[in-house]
Amino acid sequence: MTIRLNIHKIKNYAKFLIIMVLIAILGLVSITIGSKSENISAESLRDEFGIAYTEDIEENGNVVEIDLEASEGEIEIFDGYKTKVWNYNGSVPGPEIRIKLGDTLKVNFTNNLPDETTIHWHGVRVPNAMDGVPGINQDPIEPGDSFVYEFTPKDAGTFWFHPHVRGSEQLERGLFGTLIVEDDISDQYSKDIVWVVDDWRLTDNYQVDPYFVTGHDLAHDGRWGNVITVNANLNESLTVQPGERIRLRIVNSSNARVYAPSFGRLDAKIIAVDGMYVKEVQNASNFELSPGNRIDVDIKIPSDADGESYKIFDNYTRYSNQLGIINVEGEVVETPSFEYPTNPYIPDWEDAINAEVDKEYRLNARRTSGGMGMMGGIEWTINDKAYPDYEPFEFKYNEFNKIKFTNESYRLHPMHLHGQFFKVISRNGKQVNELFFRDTVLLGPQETVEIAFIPLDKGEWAQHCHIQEHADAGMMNTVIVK
Ligand SMILES: [Cu+2]
Repeated sequence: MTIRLNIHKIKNYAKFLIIMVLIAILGLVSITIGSKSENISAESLRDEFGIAYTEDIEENGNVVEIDLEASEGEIEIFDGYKTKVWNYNGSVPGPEIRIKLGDTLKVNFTNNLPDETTIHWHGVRVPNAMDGVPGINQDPIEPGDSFVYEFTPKDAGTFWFHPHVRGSEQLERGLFGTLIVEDDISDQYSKDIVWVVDDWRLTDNYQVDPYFVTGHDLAHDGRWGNVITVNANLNESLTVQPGERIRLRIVNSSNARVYAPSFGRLDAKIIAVDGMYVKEVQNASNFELSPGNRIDVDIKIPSDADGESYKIFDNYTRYSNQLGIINVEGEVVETPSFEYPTNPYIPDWEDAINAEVDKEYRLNARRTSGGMGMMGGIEWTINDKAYPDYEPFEFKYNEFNKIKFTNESYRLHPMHLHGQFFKVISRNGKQVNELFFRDTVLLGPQETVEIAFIPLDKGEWAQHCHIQEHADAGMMNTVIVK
């Protein structure tokens, strides 16, 4: 009786074991299939990127060497009134540095400001030590000191440079310039023009309002000025001949203001965003140009346009502002005929919406305790940390990575990632296919944006809101590419 019962028990136990083993095998198989499909998806997204941009650049051996000095100076924004500024090489904007793709740029920089500073080369994929962020890439350059920046840009396009120390004051006072890396296409246009769009908060005496990072600016979308200029001119104008084809490179160097340039009747197409060629051109009007962003616009002037004037307006806010004017006069010239320059290798990444999020960044603000009055008692945070308190996150080199930004606040945040170009994958959960890369993406109030990128440039890179007041009040951290 006892024996039989035991045998019975053993039989049941064997059955149980067999079932458990089967379940385990099934589980293993399904896990393997599952992870395989995930791997395949990440790999195929990497493959789809292909050679959308290169990891390295072949240097041509040509070194362009320039001296750059930051110092105090004056400019005339309003006729007859001097405005005190800080500037590079005596002008605002600073020099328009032009080099060819493959050239090495060597900048002998001297700081003659009354404040420490650095230079960040916005959008340029530089060696990490040349990226100009104190505490991450280099020490601040003290007044009277010098530093040599030397690098070979890997991409042709429209880039710019500015300090990465107290940008809320240093950019506002006039420290910014442009770096144009030319390729063979640059020469084919009738004209290649740079417009740096900026706004200033001037006092009644035409001076830069010295109250930087006010509580109001901090609690809102940063410092929006009361005067808008292009190349520091109130009425920037460009004179062209009928039939010309112009490349207009527009840079937003403002601390905080967003623009939506509108080109009216002009045949104007965006050929590049944030320096990089687009996959397909689009009409140039109403692109949201947030602080840090650039667009390159291909404009064809009609051959029967003699005597015409084309006004370019900013329509981002309710109040339309004239940015500049294009006047047409003179003899008709033959319109340069060539295909729009594009980058057909930009991936569509249609499956990216289903890929796993590698890192989520929540953007928000909080009141600070105590009397840190300078920053108006508000800190801007990423994942509840305010720089210099931050948590670096490691991204996978040469693999597909996805970031989700969740704006928990009601303010704007143009998020800028150093050293990388990325594509926007979704907005508020809805898939989007922007036909271009970016280095800065604007998040609206309470908006969620997913971006994806293939990091090809190693090192620790800053990531921050490009509203200077928000960044200076903590909205910055880093990503590490190993
Ligand atoms: Cu912000």
